[in-house]
Amino acid sequence: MSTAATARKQASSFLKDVITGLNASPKYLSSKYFYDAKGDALFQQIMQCREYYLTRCEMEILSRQSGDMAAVLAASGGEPFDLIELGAGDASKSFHLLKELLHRGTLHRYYPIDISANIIAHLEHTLPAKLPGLQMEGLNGDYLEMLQQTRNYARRKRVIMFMGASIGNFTPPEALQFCCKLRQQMLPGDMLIIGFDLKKHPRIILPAYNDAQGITRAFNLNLLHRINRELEANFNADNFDHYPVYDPQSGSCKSYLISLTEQVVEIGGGMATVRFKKDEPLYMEISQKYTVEEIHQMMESAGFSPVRQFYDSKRWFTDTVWQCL
Ligand code: AVI
Repeated sequence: MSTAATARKQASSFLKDVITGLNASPKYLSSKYFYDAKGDALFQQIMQCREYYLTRCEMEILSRQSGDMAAVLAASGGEPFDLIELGAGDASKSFHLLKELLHRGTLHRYYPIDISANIIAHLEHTLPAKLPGLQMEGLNGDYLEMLQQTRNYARRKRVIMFMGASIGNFTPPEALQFCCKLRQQMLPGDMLIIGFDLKKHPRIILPAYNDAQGITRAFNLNLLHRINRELEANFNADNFDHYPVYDPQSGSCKSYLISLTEQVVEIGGGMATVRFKKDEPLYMEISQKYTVEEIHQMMESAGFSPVRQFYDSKRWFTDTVWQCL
């Protein structure tokens, strides 16, 4: 599909999803729409935030243990494999693993997949210079659709990466369903690396989604600004408050925007009118946390066999390696 056709398709799904979510009871918006150019920039700032420990923990794992991870991936032997990264972002974490794999001669080609065309263009422009010898092809679009597309390429062993605790942005049933869909696209011998944020003291988790500088607040409110800009809407972001909650039993950290007043918002230049009551919550995002046992249960139900788990020194985060038998 051409870039213009992809952009048109994305804009019409955006409008449809926003209207569906705002007409639902209770109201919701999908966090996958957080990432426009401004949202990408705010997320970069979140990752640098003192309270947001996830990126630092995973960076520690990859910067210190990529050699071991590369050895584990190569252990099943055979030809060099393709590495496919879902939601590659700036690839700053996978960079360490790519370096190790190139050094060992076990990487055939790297396929970063991202929903942001800007990110893919940037990676294609910058990564080969930083990693001499790297063969790569960036893919812009939906993870599962793009993964399906790579199935038409010459068949080699494939290692799929899904890092950064992005799996946490699905509810546990959705996460299981997503892993089952991944499994359906994989063949015996293929491997999967997934990063999970682990359950820990609520006083560590909650501030990660409510930083003192208000960056996460701006990140959530930015979706209202994006809807105004791209979908001819008239949200007043000052009329909403960012409110994250963490439930230590279920491990779900959920972010809401609370309507501070009774208000009416128009979307799509009058195509839809949405009424908010005072104090009504608008559900924005889940960031699910897991125990190691819960991770095993889910991954094994999806048809994967455990290979190895890598932890940071505080054991707050884990990158887990799985194989299809
Ligand atoms: C991308 N994802 C794993 C982040 C998370 O931790 O759920 C998104 C995020 N939302 C608020 N802060 C970070």
